[in-house]
Amino acid sequence: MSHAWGYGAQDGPEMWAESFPIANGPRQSPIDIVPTQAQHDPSLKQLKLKYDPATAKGILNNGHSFQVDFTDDDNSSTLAGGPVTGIYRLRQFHFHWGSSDDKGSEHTIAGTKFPCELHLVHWNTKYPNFGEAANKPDGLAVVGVFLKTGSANPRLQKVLDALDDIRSKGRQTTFSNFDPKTLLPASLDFWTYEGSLTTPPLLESVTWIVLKDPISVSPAQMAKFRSLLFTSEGEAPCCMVDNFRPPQPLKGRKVRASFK
Ligand code: 1SD
Ligand code: ZN
Repeated sequence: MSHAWGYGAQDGPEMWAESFPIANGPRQSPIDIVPTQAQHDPSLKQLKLKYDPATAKGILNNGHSFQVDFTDDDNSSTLAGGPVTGIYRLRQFHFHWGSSDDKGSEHTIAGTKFPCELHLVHWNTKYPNFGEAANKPDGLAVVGVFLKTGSANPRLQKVLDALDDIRSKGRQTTFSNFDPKTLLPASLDFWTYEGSLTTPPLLESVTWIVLKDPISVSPAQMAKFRSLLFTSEGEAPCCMVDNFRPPQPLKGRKVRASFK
């Protein structure tokens, strides 16, 4: 495989190990979370998410997903508590989704797939910056939220309206005054385990915090995700869909639940 990775037959998840051998490592993500196999851990703290809408700065089509980027030069937008020690700063959020509603999430729940999964990426402020944190075992904390189809989600609309301006790979625009907390479900009950980035370089640096409850998204809103392109302007257009990695072997890891 060339260094350029993707989600196709020739450059997709089955090929990543050729360039990124950690793909077969001991703590890869995502995983299938089997609720009956998870252990309730009463010592897990309440998750503390404090986000300042003023830290939202831009939105980018990176050719694998789109991401909303945040200013992370101070502790204005942070995650603490839950399974982690110390303070983690919000760097960006992005989504993974399917070509149809029967697939798209990265994590699965006892084999159940959701049409989409939101990831909020945070880095540990014991390190000087995101880049330094990204290859440390306790460097990153990613909150995963499932999306299930149902009623339209008005809190997603500002993000989805921005997609018209970043249809192709490499396009970006400003995106300001947005509180990602508005995207979360009412309950912050979660499962947690030690894992990795789900995209190359697949670094084993992520404490995953996967929320139990999904948020809603309408079929029309899902269509908007699928209108994005993997490709740059001037290339034959290829719809950005099925940009998820399937579940990886648990290899003896324990999944803990914050709830009974
Ligand atoms: O897929 C994202 C990738 O785009 C990048 O954000 C990376 C962090 O540098 O995280 C992965 S993921 O593991 O959050 N899916
Ligand atoms: Zn992700």
